[in-house]
This record gives sequence, structure tokens and C-alpha cells, in this order.
Amino acid sequence: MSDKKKLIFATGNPGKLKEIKAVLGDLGYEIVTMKEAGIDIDIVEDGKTFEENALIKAKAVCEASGCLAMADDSGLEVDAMNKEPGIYSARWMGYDTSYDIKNQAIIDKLQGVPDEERTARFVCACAAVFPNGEELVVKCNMEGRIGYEIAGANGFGYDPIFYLPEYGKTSAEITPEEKNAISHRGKALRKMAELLKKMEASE
Ligand code: ITT
Repeated sequence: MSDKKKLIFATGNPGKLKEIKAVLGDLGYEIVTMKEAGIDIDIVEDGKTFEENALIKAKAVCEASGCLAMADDSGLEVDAMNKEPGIYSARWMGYDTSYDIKNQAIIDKLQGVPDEERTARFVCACAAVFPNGEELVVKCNMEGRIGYEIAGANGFGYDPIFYLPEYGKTSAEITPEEKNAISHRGKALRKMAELLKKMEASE
């Protein structure tokens, strides 16, 4: 048994979880998933923003477990698609549709769109809810462009079409460490870690 304090991360997405454990690993908490904590609840993500949905997930898991809970709500905003799929990124074209198909569909929608109009960003809201009802929410972005082809096998989801001009590569072609250093999730988690440390220091 670990004597570290438990932090339950409200996600069922293994790609996110890898990044979360890499960034929050040395925070001093035992990070467990909902599944590992034996929490089997259906959470309806019916918020209108990333922040609302992150709070909905973290609150549901905190209430079900009585432990500190954290959640990430994230997605891809494509400017040439009116910022879609946005908060619907996981559901877009159906949860069970493969990302090869979803990614190709975005490339196809942007056919003929010039470089400067292919701007896009990944957004991540991270929420923490404490058993005493206290809440923290942060939001961070990673800017890039939609590429012309699917490239790379690292990361997950829409990474193979998210082109980072400063690297000349997609976020699926850079290493996991490089992605965590610049990503929406890496930045949001580090900000959240700072807030948690400050709270602990003032306790
Ligand atoms: P949980 O709610 O269980 O955490 P989810 O995948 O349903 O998992 P979201 O509702 O937050 O999570 O949707 C996030 C989606 O946005 C994710 O499934 C990807 O399609 C996309 N996405 C978010 N961050 C990404 C990243 O770093 N790389 C690639 N795609 C990402």
C-alpha cells in the first residue's frame, strides 16, 4: 500500500493517461484511474465549454470516491471549420470511428485551403475537485496547423495531422517528452501542479 495521498484522474483515454502520468508523476500523489479506483459511473459531458466539462468529470468522480479528483477536457479547434470539432473532438464522426478516418476527413475538408488559413489549436482544460468542495480549473493551448497528410505514430487522436511549423513535424512525429514540454495538456497539468503545491504550502 502506498502512503501517498490518492489522486483519481477521471479519464478513460489511455493516450491522455500516459501524458498525465509523465507530467504529474513526481507530484507526490498516487495517481490512479477511475477504473483502478473501482469507480464505474457514466458521466454525461453536457457542458458548453472545455472548462465546464472538465469540472463535470472531476466533480462526479470526487463525489463518487470522496477523494481528490482531476479531469482533463480537451479537443482540437480548426479555424477553417469554425473551430470544430472543439468540445466534440472525441465524439466527432462517432466515438468508434477510427482516427485514420477522422484525420483524413479533416484533411479532405481543408482541401484547397492555403497554409495561412490552416491554423488550429489543441485546447486542454484541467479541473481539480477536492472532497471539501474546493475547485480549481486551468486552460492551456498549443497552436499549430492542419497538415496535408497523416504523419507519425506517437501521441494519439488528432496528433498525426497537427503540424508544428517550428519542428517541421506533426505532434505525432515529435517524442513524447517534446510533446509534453509544449502541449496544451503538459502546460495545463504543470499549471495545476503549481496550484496544488501552493495550496499544500499554505495548509
Ligand atoms: P475522457 O473524457 O475519458 O478523458 P475522451 O477522449 O472522451 O476521454 P475528451 O472528451 O476530453 O476526452 O476528448 C478529447 C479528444 O480530443 C480526444 O479524444 C482526442 O480526439 C482529442 N485530443 C485531445 N488532446 C489531444 C492530443 O494531445 N492529441 C491528439 N488528440 C487530442
